[in-house]
Amino acid sequence: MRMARSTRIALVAVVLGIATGLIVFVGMAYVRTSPPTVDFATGHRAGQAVNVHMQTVGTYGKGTHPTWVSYLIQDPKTGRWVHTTLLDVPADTRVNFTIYQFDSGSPLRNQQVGLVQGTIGGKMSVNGKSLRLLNSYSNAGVAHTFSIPTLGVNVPLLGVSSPNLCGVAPCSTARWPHNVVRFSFVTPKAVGQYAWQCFVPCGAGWLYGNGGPMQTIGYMDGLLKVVQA
Ligand SMILES: [Cu+2]
Repeated sequence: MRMARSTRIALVAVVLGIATGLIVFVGMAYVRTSPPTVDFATGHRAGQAVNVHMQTVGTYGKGTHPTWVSYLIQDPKTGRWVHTTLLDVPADTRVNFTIYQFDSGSPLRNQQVGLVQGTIGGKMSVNGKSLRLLNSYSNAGVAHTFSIPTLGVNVPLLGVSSPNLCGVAPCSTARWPHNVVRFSFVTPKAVGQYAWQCFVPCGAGWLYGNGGPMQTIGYMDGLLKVVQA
């Protein structure tokens, strides 16, 4: 039996349509692969400070890149640690950061990032002690930085000296040696996405330590998404 010409054309059109749809779907799924955003903005009341808790780990310990260094952010509603570096914060609001730093450190190549900048009072607190800079040649060096170049924010994170380091995130403060780093700044009035990153070349095994996790959102690069709450 021969199909009518119009039936054949319709059939080919349907098959082509399905194929195109599949290609677009797979392509979009690939492009869309992005870590989740932790929300610190919804329900925010004007004038109220926001508290953000993060941790830095020497190896994430699982998933696609178990050996990579990483940041994590704690969801303020569930208390769960989320593997991401994306966060929504309200505009023109004081944000109090607490970073639990679980990784080892080393002397800095660029001493400039040992200086605390752009925080309230130009200070940070490290295990309760107020500091304006870290001399990375003393103590355990600097493990990572939390830096937002467009806002002039830079905070060096003191390394852990113990050889017994947490290797699988999220790391428990009750179980593993760490340093507690606290600092605050006021988010800009202008809503938008402010890129932040670590400036210690901590991508071990990559050219000059600047590849891999150093170039990947969800590990050592992130976006501070300032929104109108
Ligand atoms: Cu780093």
